[in-house]
Formats: sequence, structure tokens, C-alpha cells
Amino acid sequence: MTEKVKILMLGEGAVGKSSLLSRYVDEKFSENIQATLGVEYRQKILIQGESQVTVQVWDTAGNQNSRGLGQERFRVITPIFYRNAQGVSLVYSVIDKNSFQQVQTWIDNLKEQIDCEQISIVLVANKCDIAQREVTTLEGQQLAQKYQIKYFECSARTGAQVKEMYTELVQQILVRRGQNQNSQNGEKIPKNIQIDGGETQPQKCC
Ligand SMILES: Nc1nc2c(ncn2[C@@H]2O[C@H](COP(=O)(O)OP(=O)(O)O)[C@@H](O)[C@H]2O)c(=O)[nH]1
Ligand SMILES: [Mg+2]
Repeated sequence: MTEKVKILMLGEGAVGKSSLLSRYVDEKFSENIQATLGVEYRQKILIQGESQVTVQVWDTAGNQNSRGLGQERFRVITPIFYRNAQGVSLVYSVIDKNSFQQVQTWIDNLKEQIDCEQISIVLVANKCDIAQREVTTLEGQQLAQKYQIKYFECSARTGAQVKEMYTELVQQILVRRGQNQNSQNGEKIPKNIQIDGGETQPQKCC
């Protein structure tokens, strides 16, 4: 069985989206990561028994933000970026309160582009290796609870929770796909798929 999933990295500029992606795909942290220009995607292939999953993660322009000039550029790239997306990693930085406050704007942008019922989203608090935080764990957890999505405290620098975060998204996407296929076939029992252990049910936020 070969599956392909498409995941988007969303969030304010400089929160660490490209660093998280690089940590996941290259398994390293680069201090001088280049600002992303336009849109690019990276792939990682997961093999589990006889199954292969190609995880395609799309990253956005380095200096876009949910307001202002960057958004204009973002609008231009929007259609291909969102097309057939099945998962979103919505990232803020724990040392940047504004990036946390903009999470709602990112969800609103997303809703304009995509049917949120059909997409899996996780909330990512990045840069958790830094002690002086502007956003607490509780604030992050409460926001995730409001949207009914999973919350991960990550660090692209140390690698903490990065693989787990992507794995959760991949699992949710595959489970949702299995359920959609089952309902098309008239079956009522959802198919649960496991990757790296643990069972997952797809969640929805909006
Ligand atoms: N301490 C720390 N710095 C990080 C982390 N992730 C990213 N950074 C730094 O934050 C800056 C912005 O990262 P980048 O990945 O370009 O953010 P993007 O604009 O969201 O893609 C860079 O200087 C990174 O080295 C992290 O987990 N911990
Ligand atoms: Mg970037």
C-alpha cells in the first residue's frame, strides 16, 4: 500500500516553521536557516511493514505574516499551497506573544481556503527550549482545547516532540481517509491505522 499525505506549515514569520520541517526531514537544526522564498515542499517517506507513506510538507515564505505586506504575497501563492492539503501544523513561538495571538487569524484564513471538516490540524508551541517564555503551557493547552485539536510543545533546536507532532498528523489523515473510504463503500466500522504505535482518531477544529 502506498499513500501520500500533504501537510501545510502555517504561522507567523520566524516562529520556526522551516526549522521544524528541517528537523523532521534532515534530522538536524541549522542555526542559519535561510528564509523561505515563496513556497517549497519537502518529502519524507515512512515505511511500516508493507506500507509506504510519502509525507509531503509544504512550507511558506519566510517573512509572511497574517497582516500587512507578507499576506499580499501569501494570497498570490495560496491556490497551489492549499490544494489537496489534508493536514496543518499551525505554529507559534512561545517567546513571541503576537505569534500566539495571531493563531485565530491563521485559522480564519484557513477556513476561507479549505473545508476544515476534512483537514487535521495540530497546534504547535515552538522554541520550548527557551526558558523565558511569553506564552505559558496552560495558555497553549487552552487554545488547543477551544479548537479541539492536539497541542504539542516542540523545539526544532532540540528535536523535542517534532517527530511526534508530524506522526500525529499523518495518523489522523490516514484514519480520516480510511473512514471516508469505508463510508463510500457503505461500511460502518472505521479503519484504524497505526504508525509508530498508538491509535488516533481524526479531530476537527472548525
Ligand atoms: N531556540 C530556538 N530557536 C529556533 C527554534 N526554531 C527556530 N528557531 C530560530 O528562529 C528563527 C526563525 O526560524 P525559521 O525556521 O526561519 O522560522 P519561519 O520563518 O517560521 O520558517 C531562526 O533563527 C531559527 O534558528 C527552536 O526550536 N528553538
Ligand atoms: Mg521559513
